[in-house]
Amino acid sequence: MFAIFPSARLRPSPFFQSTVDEGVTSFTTYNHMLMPTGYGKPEEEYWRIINGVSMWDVACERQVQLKGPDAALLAQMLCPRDLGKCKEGQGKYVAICNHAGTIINDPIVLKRDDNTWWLSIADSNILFWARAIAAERGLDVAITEPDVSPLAVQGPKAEDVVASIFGDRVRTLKYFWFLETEINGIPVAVARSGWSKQGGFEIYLMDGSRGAELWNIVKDAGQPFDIGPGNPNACERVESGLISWGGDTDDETNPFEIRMEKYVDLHVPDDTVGITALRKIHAEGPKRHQLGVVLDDDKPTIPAFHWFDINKDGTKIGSQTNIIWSWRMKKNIGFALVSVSAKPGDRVEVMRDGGVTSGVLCDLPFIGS
Ligand code: THG
Repeated sequence: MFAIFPSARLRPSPFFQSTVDEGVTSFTTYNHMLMPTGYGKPEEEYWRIINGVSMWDVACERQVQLKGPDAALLAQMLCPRDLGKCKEGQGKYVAICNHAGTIINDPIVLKRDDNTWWLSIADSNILFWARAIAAERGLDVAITEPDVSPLAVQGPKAEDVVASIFGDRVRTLKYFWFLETEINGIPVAVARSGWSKQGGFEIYLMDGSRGAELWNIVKDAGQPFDIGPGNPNACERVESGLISWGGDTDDETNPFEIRMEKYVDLHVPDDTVGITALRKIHAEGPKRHQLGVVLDDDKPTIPAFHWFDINKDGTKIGSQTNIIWSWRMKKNIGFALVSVSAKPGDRVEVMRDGGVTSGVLCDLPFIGS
């Protein structure tokens, strides 16, 4: 159709050449990088994540590093979740909010030591945001984007693959915890995490010149388990209820609307950006909430480029923020960001391009817990 080429501004991933060699067929952009979105066999790639093991170039999940005497202070100012008890080697999922309590990124925070923190970010510029907050508040902290690039290994057989490379110690890692180590002299951090609910790890490469080597180490270790290339999978993540910031959120979305209340601690210090607004929103009660919608048609959908209006009894109650054919449910499904008056079980009409489709609201996730 058309081509997009890597450039200094559209920065190549350390795994870029490996993904080309694997036969990547499509990319999206994320944090000014190219992220693979497929290798030409979508259904095969999906079932590999559900039943086997898949490896993904997610180098675009960049790290914003906070380093210095005020790093912990800044991390807490940026994140409305209590990081006070966060241990070295621990990670936590957080909702970074602006002063209005609107979510502007949903990174994993990784504490390397008291003075060194990473925010493993979604697709928005937290480097600029963190620098602005630190400067305004006169903090002693260096904020950089270090040479760190995650490679995800996801699926029920991921643990066996990663343990065969790094040893059985990775089997005892708790969710979002990580250890720093090396393989063949390549510095890495190995975390139990990843944007699927099928289990898995992320190997954070800490030397971008060695991407192809790390790719091949994982690929070779995965051979006995029939590993193959994949990517953050649109179908699996919708079935599992995982949020895509910027896809499922708009310029007014707060964490309470999108099932992130358990990651918000209202008692964090008053100088945490957005906490005053979040306390107010919480006290008044959010206006919208996130449910699932299962459409009545049974023909696999085409991708959507925008949100669809959701109507109930002829009146708009919110939007469908994504749509995907579920290979496990054999239905078109998606997330619904709708008025809190809308409830699971309600019948709705989705205003799709080229027609209206009826459906029913449900709790998330569609599959799993
Ligand atoms: N890995 C890394 N960085 C990332 C992502 C990642 N940055 C961007 C994006 N993904 C961050 N977003 C998410 C969203 C959800 C989860 C992880 C990252 C996730 N959520 C689980 C859930 O919602 O059920 C578990 C959360 C919990 O229990 O704490 O895993 O994938 N490096």
